[in-house]
Amino acid sequence: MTETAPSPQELVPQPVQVHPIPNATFTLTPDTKIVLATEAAHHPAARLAEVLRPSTGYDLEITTEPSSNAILFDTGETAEEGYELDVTATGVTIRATTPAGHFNAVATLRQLLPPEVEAKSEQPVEWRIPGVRIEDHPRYPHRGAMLDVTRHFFTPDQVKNYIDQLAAFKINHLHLHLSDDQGWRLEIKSWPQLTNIGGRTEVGTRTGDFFYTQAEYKDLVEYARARGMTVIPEFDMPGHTNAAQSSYANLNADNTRRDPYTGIEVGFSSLAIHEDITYEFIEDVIREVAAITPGPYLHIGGDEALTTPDADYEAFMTRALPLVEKYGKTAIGWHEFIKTTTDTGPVVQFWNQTTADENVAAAAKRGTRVILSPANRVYLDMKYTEDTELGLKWAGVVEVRDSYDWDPGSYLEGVPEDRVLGVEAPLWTETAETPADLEFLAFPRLPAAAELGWSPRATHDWDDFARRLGAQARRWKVQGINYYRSPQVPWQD
Ligand code: TNX
Repeated sequence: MTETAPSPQELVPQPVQVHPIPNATFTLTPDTKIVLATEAAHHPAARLAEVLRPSTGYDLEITTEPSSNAILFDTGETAEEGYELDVTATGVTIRATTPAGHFNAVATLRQLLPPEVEAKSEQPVEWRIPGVRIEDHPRYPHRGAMLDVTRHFFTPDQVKNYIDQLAAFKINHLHLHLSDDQGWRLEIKSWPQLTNIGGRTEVGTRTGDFFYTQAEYKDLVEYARARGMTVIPEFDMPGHTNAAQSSYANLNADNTRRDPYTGIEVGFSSLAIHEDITYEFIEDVIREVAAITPGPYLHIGGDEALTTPDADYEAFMTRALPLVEKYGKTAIGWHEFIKTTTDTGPVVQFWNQTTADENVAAAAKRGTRVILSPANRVYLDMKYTEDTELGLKWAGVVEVRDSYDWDPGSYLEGVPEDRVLGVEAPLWTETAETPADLEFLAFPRLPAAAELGWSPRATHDWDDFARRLGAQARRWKVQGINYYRSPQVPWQD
C-alpha cells in the first residue's frame, strides 16, 4: 500500500487552472466525512459517496456538521457550472454556486483518486489524493452525447452504463435518438402500436420488445439527473419515420402501412405532409414526451428528408415547430430545418462535413444558437482507420486527433464563439450492437469531444491532450472499457 497519488496534471477535460501543491496529499479513510454546507450539493455529495463505496468499501457519512478529515461541499463565487477544488493534507474543499458545479467537481475528484477507485469491488489501495488547487468552469454550456437506440436497441441498464461513462467527462446532455426507420423506442400511450409494432424491429434480424415504457424512460431521466445530466429526447421527422408508418396506416399518404425496415439506408421515408392526422400524431407525441421530460429541450430531427420536396418540408416545419413551443419546450433540429424559420428560439445542430453553411450562418447572425457535431470530427460511428471493423465511413475515417484538433469557436464560417451553444458527439448504431461496441467507438473520441466542449482554447494542445488521455486508460482498464488503442496516443496502462 505505497501507491503514490495520481498526478493532478492528467485530467480530462483539462481544467481552466491547476496549481499543484507539492508534497501535500489527503488520504481518504473510513472516518472521512462528506460535509454539506449547502443544500445545493445534496445530490452531488450523495453521488460521490455512492461512487466511493464499492472500491473503497467505505460507507462515508454525509453530514451537515462541520468536521475535520472531511470533503466539504460549500458555496462559492464561481461561474455557472464552475467549481473550485482545494486538496490539502487536512481535507478537500469544493466550492460552487450550482449543483452542476458540484457535480463537475465530483468528476474531477474521481480522476484525482487512484484508478482503482473505479472498481466494482473493494481494492487494497491507499486512497491518496494529490494536493492541488483547481479553478474551473466550462467553455460552453452544452457538452452533449447522442446515443442512437433505434438502429440497435440498448436496454435501460446499458444506457445507464453509457450515462456513467459520459458523466466522468463532464458531459451534461444526453440526446437519445428515439425514433427512426428501423424502430420506435418510447411508449406513446395515445398511439400504442408505435411500440407494439414499430418497437419490435431493429437493424438485422433480431426482434423483441425494443422500447422503453414511459416509466423506464422517467427512470432513465432521473438516473441522468442524479449525475448532472439532462436528457434530450429526439423524434425524427418528417423523414426517418418508417417505424411509425409501419405501425399506423393513417400516417401514410396512401393510407397503407409500410413494411418494417431492418436495413441501413437513410432518407427514403416521409410522413404525409398534407394530412391533419400527421399533426395530431405529432402533437400527441410532443405532449406526452414533454410531460415526462423535465429538461428544456425536445429534438425534432429534420435530417435527410430526401423524399420530401422542399416546399413540403417547409410546410411541415412551419406546423411542427410551434407544437414544441406550445408544450413549453425549446426545439432542437438537425441543421437542415433552419432554412424554414427565422425564429431564433429553436437551436440548430450542425452535422455536415463542410465548414460553411449559409443557412446556419444566417441564423447565427440573427441570434440562433448552434450545437456543433461535424460528422468528420465527432461522429463516433465513423471508422478510425480503413481497417476498423466497426463503423461507417461516409464522412471519412476519423482518428482521435481528427476528433480533437479543431476549434468549435471558429469552425463554422459566420458562427462566432458566442453563438456556439456547445459540442455534441453522436453515436449512431447501424454497426454497434453491444455495449462493448459502443465503448470501442466512443473511447477515446468521446473524451476528445468532451474536452472541446469544456476546456478553454488556451489549453488546446494535441501532445498534452494525448498524454493526459493515455493516462486515463488505467481507469478504463479497471472499468473494463473496450477502448480503441489508437497508435496516436501514448497509452499508460
Ligand atoms: C447520418 S447526419 C444520419 C443518421 C445515420 C448516420 C450514420 C444525420 C443527422 N443522420 O441517420 O445514422 O448518418 O453515420
